[in-house]
Amino acid sequence: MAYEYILSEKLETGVGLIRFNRPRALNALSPQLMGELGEALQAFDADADVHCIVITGNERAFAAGADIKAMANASMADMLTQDLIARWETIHHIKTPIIAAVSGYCLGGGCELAMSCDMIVASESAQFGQPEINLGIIPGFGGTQRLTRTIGKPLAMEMVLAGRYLNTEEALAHGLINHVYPVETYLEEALKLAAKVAAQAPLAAQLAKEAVNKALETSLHEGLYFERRLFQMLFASEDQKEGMTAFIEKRAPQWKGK
Ligand code: DAK
Repeated sequence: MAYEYILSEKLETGVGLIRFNRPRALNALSPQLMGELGEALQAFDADADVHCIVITGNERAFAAGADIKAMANASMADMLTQDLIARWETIHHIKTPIIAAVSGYCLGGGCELAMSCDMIVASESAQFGQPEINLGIIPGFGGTQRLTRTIGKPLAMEMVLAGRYLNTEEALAHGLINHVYPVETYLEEALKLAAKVAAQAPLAAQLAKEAVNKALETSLHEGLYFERRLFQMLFASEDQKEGMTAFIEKRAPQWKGK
């Protein structure tokens, strides 16, 4: 499918690759771009050959935020009634694991989108920030919530109140990102990690993602109960039988996604 602001490609490794393609606007996340991203994500999620998704930008910018020019004249009523939020929310309904491959600016909605992915692989030039305060607003897609749960209150406060950026060393130290690589190789490394995820039993990967995400939203007691139920459910899958039989027979498993 042809899009205007993203490029979408299915790789032989079972990875779906989505690249933002608005370089002149530092990949500002306009409503159209977010609509296209949502469609591409849903298409990959429904594709039986895709088992991990990578979202990336370019070397200079993952994304410098939501499109300020598209928002500048919006009223409160516009913000409440437009379907903008649904376009952004799509990513939270995707069952397939998603990796953000981030280089350069990862700001505002860009940072929030990256945090909505399941892992973040960064290039050495990546900079993470929630500078909405400089525009007279606050983050609106998780920048006060996901960020605080991940890096803790003191640093989240400084980012949200003072517009402080984090470099990759800080982001790594505070658990915001998984890995840092040189600019030349970060995407390749993100795709390698994605291929590793894509090679796992698909149902187990899907439920693992669901269970880990649940940990951020529930009590330990409820979370452990939820995890146990998913664990038990997997014993109804053909892939559980295959995985354990393959281990015993000392061979590689052949997953069916059933
Ligand atoms: N929106 C629109 N255009 C942008 C942009 C953005 N966020 N960021 C950069 N651009 C455009 C610039 O306007 C410029 O375009 P021209 O003037 O050439 O036409 C071009 O990209 C290059 O930018 P600069 O000339 O500014 O480049 P510099 O290297 O000098 O500076 C910069 C790079 C990243 C430091 C600077 O561009 C910058 O500060 N950008 C804005 C960063 C920012 O404030 N981001 C937060 C935006 S607010 C929600 C969902 C999402 C959100 C909220 C709610 N719901 C679903 C409820 C998110 C909100 C936000 O992200």
